[in-house]
Amino acid sequence: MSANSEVAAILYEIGEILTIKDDRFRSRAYLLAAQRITSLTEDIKKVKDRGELDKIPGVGKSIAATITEVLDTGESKVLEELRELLPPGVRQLMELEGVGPKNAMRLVEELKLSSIDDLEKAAKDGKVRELKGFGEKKEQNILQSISDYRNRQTRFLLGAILPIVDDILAWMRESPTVLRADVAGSYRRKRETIGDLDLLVASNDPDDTSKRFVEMPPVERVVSHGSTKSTVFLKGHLQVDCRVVPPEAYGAALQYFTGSKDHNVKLRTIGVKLGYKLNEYGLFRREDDRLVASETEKEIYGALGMDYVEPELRENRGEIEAAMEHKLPKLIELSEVRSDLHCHSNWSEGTMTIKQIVEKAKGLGLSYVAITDHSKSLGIAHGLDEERLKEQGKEIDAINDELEGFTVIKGIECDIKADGSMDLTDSSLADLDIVVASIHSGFKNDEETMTNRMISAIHNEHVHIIGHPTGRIIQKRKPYPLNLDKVIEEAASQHVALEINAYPERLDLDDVSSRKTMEAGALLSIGTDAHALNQMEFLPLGVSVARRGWLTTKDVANTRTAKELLRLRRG
Ligand code: DGT
Ligand code: CA
Ligand code: CA
Ligand code: ZN
Repeated sequence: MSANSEVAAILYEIGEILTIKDDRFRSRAYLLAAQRITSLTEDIKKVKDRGELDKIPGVGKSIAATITEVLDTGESKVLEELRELLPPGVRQLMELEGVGPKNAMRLVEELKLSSIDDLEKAAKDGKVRELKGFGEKKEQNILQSISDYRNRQTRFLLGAILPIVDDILAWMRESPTVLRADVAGSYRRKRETIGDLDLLVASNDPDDTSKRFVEMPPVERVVSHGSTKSTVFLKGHLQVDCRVVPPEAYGAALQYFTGSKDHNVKLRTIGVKLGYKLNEYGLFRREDDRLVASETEKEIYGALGMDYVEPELRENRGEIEAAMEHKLPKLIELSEVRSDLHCHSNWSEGTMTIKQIVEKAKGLGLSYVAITDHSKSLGIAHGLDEERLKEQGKEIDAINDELEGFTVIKGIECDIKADGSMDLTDSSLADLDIVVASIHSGFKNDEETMTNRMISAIHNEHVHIIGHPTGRIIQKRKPYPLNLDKVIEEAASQHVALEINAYPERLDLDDVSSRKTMEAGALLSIGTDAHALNQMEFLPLGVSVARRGWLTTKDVANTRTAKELLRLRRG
């Protein structure tokens, strides 16, 4: 955890506990300060070294003292004392989404419980609904939050897993006994979260290969070690299963362990109808056990009368039928993506200059990039007003003058205000090449309000893209209430694209909604929402969502040239 998030977490907890104690004024001060520090782009230690903590808006003398204490000692006396005052269990309950400090306190006191396990039992026994102001619906929500909480403990974000997988594969492939290595399972299908990793290795010397696996540097604990099957835990409790198979059965094993389970079950049923048996060793004729195919996945699908199915599609969502009818889509490829359409520079809360963004984008093989900083109502993020936006435009013009074969396009991530109007004047938006419109507040509004708000934005003639359309944060925040079908319909009719935000915690839209959008005839766009240079590397995550959403080249705005893109809005 960075120093900033460590400090913010402590201030946040103090603020929450103060709410319980009905110390509203101090509580709000701490919560606000926590928020400010979360969105601070500078390292808080540097601010402290300059003696300027109390210059951060919302940070007064006493909060500044708390921050100093946390930075110096790693803890806060105020927090320790406050924690002492809480009955056991309250803090744990506050970990649940939708359970604030006050409700946590009430549940603990009125139901005499002291843990999430207790609460689950009480909810299942129908005791929560009997509390004043709770009811059946809240009880259900609590059970859902408990299940989300448990999930959160055991699943990992795809974005966090990618670099680990690269290291594992590099380590394994260095060994001369390793002929092939892949991570199968949900990782290969590029699900947004990953339960565990399923490493598959082809080798002629299983003992040596398995030994190399359990000796991997990041291994923390070896759970089992056999010559063909081993399991380890890495740091952070990530489980990795390894299976070693002979090279001639690699395709069959890869197919089997890639899953999904539902896809495989369906595939086996089809095999049975054709007189075959399918397992991790191969596809066999039922009558005499003769091997039909096992070396490559393609041969296996082929023998079953199907086209090859890309791993991202293997979720039993119609891909098997499509493969039999030779109607699978030709999925978009990363190499076809020409641009990143959502990037924050240091003009707002990003850390990179526009020139740095350009260099990075070139390095990633892109041919243009959209600079989309925040607009003015996001004060914490130093959002741009009309004046600064114009200045930024001049800088971009100057940069473009010097560039050859690469273009920076002028954009904004314009806030959609509570009434659905845009945060910047129409004439200011009209000067831009691309306008991403996003909602950043009012998540507690009802569905109709939020839907209408978004639809107003879609109907603004200057808007090209709706940014992170549902607002969800994976495992942390549910989508805001929204009639997405209606939004998709309006986006299609107005030629406005919906974003696939590639930020690992967002991936918003998700795979299923992206597919719905495409099927409704609306366009999608991919943006990393990068605030720092390495975050521009999230682009492949966005492409993975697109592929899981059955999208092809023509469905994604980023595959157009900059020139084509600028003509998108009016059909
Ligand atoms: P995860 O790890 O929860 O993110 O999801 P997966 O899909 O990686 O699931 P996992 O690790 O339990 O198993 C990996 C793959 O192995 C799974 O996608 C399909 C295959 N597999 C595992 N066990 C079975 C089974 O009992 N039957 C079938 N048909 N396939 C299985
Ligand atoms: Ca797995
Ligand atoms: Ca597994
Ligand atoms: Zn945003």
